[in-house]
Amino acid sequence: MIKSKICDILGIKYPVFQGGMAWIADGKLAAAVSEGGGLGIIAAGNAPAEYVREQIRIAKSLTQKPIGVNIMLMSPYADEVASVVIEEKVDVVTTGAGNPSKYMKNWKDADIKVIPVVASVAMAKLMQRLGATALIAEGGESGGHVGELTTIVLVPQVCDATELPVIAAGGIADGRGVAAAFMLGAQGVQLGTRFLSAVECSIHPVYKEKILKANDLCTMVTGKRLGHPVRSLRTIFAQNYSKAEYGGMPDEELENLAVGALRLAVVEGDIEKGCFLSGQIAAMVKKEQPAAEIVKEIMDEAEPILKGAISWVE
Ligand code: TUI
Repeated sequence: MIKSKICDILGIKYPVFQGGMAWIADGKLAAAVSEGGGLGIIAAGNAPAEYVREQIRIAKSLTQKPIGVNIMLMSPYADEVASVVIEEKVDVVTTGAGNPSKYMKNWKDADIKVIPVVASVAMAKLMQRLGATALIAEGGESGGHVGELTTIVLVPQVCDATELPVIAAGGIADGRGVAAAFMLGAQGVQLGTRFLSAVECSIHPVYKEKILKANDLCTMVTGKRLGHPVRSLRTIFAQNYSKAEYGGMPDEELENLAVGALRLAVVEGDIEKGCFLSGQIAAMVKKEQPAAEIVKEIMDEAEPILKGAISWVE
């Protein structure tokens, strides 16, 4: 069995995190992943702090195992959510889409393990200095808000730049991806898109169907012009947004085009107005299955690959 430092640090069986996907990763999904031996993570996204508190309590009613909360730093409620995770005594906080420096001391004082997503070496070094427990190095193959670098380029550089355990994210959906991440120096992996097919993932059936039918070229990045590039499925909405973005639509109108789009995808399955966040690896998500089965399956697949690495080298 593959055990890494991060398993001991967090008290989990498998070094597998479920990504904190806004509107998607609720208490029920997170609890299912944690029960399966990984780390389930509730996404705060742009939700009010009381919603996050409720989801933490739901997760804790379903599992005794460690649970994480992902704080999306561009959220208008980020300050309040940053306090709720302390009040509710969550085990792990991950952060995304920004710099969490101003919250680090309070979280550490509350004994919360802080694992920021970093998309650059500079941010990785800063987070180590401020006392991060580990780092998630997320490449631009991922869904949602994306950085510049790919996973294969970012992970080894972050591993070299700090002494912290690194969790690789972006483009990983099966045991081969897990093995590759370990070969790059990672101590764990974070998967988002693969968990969209989990039985416990309550997205609209249209969303699940679109992921299960996706092909290799099914995602695109929009939002570069406003400085917040986001990867999603190449739907009517994404193509219209892209046309507006490059067709010279004024900034404010462009911003309004995206308002509510995540909810429309996740809750309504609306392919004309909804933004279906997805990583590039969607084509390799092949069937619906329980979250716990996903966690075990990818680690069982990775083990012989790593043991035999690389058998044909003399
Ligand atoms: O955050 C994510 N993925 C997300 S957030 C999100 S909600 C959203 N909605 C509309 C527009 C933008 C976002 C959907 N998906 N992943 C983690 C991640 N963090 N990827 C990249 C980064 C990142 C980028 C820059 C982390 C730190 C960073 O630092 C910049 C700085 O402030 O110096």
